[in-house]
Amino acid sequence: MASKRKVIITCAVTGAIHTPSMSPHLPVTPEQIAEAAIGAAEAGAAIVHLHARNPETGQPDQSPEAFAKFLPVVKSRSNVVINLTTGGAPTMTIEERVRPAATFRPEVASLNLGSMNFGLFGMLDRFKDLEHEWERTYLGNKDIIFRNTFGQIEYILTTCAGNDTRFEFECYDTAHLYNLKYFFDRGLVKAPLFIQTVFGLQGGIGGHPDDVLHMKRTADRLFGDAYRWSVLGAGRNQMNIAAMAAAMGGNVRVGLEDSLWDGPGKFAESNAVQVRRVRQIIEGLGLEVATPDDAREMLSLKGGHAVGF
Ligand code: KMH
Ligand code: ZN
Repeated sequence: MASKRKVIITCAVTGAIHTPSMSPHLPVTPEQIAEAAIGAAEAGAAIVHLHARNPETGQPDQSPEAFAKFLPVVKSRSNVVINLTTGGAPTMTIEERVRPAATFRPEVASLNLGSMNFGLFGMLDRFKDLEHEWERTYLGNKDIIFRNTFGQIEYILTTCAGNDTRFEFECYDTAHLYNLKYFFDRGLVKAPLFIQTVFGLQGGIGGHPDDVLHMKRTADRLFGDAYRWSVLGAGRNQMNIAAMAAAMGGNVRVGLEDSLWDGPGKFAESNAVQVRRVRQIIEGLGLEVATPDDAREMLSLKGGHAVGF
C-alpha cells in the first residue's frame, strides 16, 4: 500500500510581531509560552518556533535568561523539536539576536535571509487600545529595517557553527532565495535546506497564490531536491496558503506569532487551535502529519538529546 506523504507542522507560538494588548491569548509569560508550545505539540506540531518576552510588559526579550525559564519545561514534557529564533525583534542588534541559539544549541534556529522594510504600522488602525506605551512606539515606527546583511547572516552561521544546529531559512521575497543560494554554493549551509517562505508581511512578498507559486518555482529552480519547502502566511493569509502549500508538496507553519486569528474576526484562543485546524486540512488532503521524529529524519536534525538545555 502506498504510504502517505508526511507534512511538518511548525507552530510559532508568540514571536515579536504582535503585542500583548492585541489578543488576550498571546503567550507572554514563560509559563504561558511553555504551555502554548506543549499544547501545540500535543495537537500535532512537530516543531515549535520560540521567542521570549518580558513577562511584565510583553516586550520581546532575547536574553538567554528569558529562554532558560521555559526551554527545560518544554523539553521535559514533550519530544517536540525546539527551534529558537535568531530574528528576535527587528529592532534588536545581531549580537543580541544570536545569543539564545548560541547558548542553547537547539536542533533548529531561524535564519533570516535578507534585509527589508518591516511595516507593523498597519496594525495600529485595527488595534487602538494599547495598554503599554512601548506598543505604540514599536508598532508606529515606519523606519524599521530588519537588517540581515550578508555579513550578519555569515555571523550567525559562524557563531552557531560547531553546534550542529540546523536552520529554518526564512525567505520573505525571491531575493532572499538567491541570498541563500550564495551561502549554499559556498558550502556554508547544507542540504536538506528547510526553507520557510513567508507571505503577506508589509515589506515582503504578498500573499496572492501567484506569489506562492513564484517563490516555489524559484526555490525549485535554485535548489532542486536539496530543500524542504514550508510556508507561513501572515494574518488572514495563514490557512489558505497552508492549504495551497500542503497540496503542492510543502510543509506548513502556523501560530500566534504570525496570525492571531481562527477565522474572520475570531481570535484563536490558543496556538493549538490553529494546529488542529491545519491538521484537518492536511488529513483532509489524504496526507499525514509528521511526528517530531519524522521531522528529525526529514530535516537531518541532531536529536533532542544533543541540545544545550
Ligand atoms: N514572524 C516571522 C515572519 C525569526 O524569528 O527569525 C519572522 C520570524 C523571524 O519568525
Ligand atoms: Zn520568529
